[in-house]
Amino acid sequence: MKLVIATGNQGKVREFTAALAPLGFELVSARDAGIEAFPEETGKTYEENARIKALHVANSSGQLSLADDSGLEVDALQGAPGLYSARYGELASDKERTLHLLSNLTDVEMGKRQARFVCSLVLAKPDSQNRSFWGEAPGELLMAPQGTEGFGYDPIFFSPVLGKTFAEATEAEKRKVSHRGNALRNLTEWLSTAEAKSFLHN
Ligand code: ITT
Repeated sequence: MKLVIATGNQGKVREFTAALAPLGFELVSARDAGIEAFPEETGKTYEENARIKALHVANSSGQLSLADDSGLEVDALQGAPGLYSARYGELASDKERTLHLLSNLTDVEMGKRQARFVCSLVLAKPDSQNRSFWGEAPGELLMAPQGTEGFGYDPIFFSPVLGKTFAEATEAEKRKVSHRGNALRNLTEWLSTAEAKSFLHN
């Protein structure tokens, strides 16, 4: 079954491909499905934003679609950048946003730099039926970037379970503990239910 990945973020695409291809889906990028532009993310929650993206792609392509809205919530910044992680500081690159975040945390010592990644996935059909799945990952922000794998804020996100940053982990290691990995596991579990079979085939 074809599944259009409703994201322009290549880091997400790589993680989805590794997790979903073994389940038998034929993954198609939004661009290959003929979709160049995405609607504005006007939702008040991650789930609302993921639904906006998934419905847009499912409705425009006529195919099953999966979207992800995710973010990094920092306790010392009262949950910022959160829903606005992709636009933080109105900066254009992952690296600039990461350095901007570090610059807002210079006075916050190790031990007080708790954060969590969160992820909402929405699976949508062209008839607009959809289901959402949630995942989180706890961590602590380092004082400087470490590692070159992954994307986004990965180089400063230290996972206590892995004992290293997400950017020092392999993709498989990150997926075992990450917000997206946890949301994908919830999706995978649901896919084996009778409800999912009826969702996918009716
Ligand atoms: P799409 O909307 O096209 O999917 P995006 O990058 O704009 O791509 P979001 O709106 O969901 O995605 O923004 C999430 C931001 O949070 C993203 O740009 C990253 O900077 C960060 N982020 C999310 N998941 C991450 C991860 O696994 N590792 C590092 N940073 C992550």
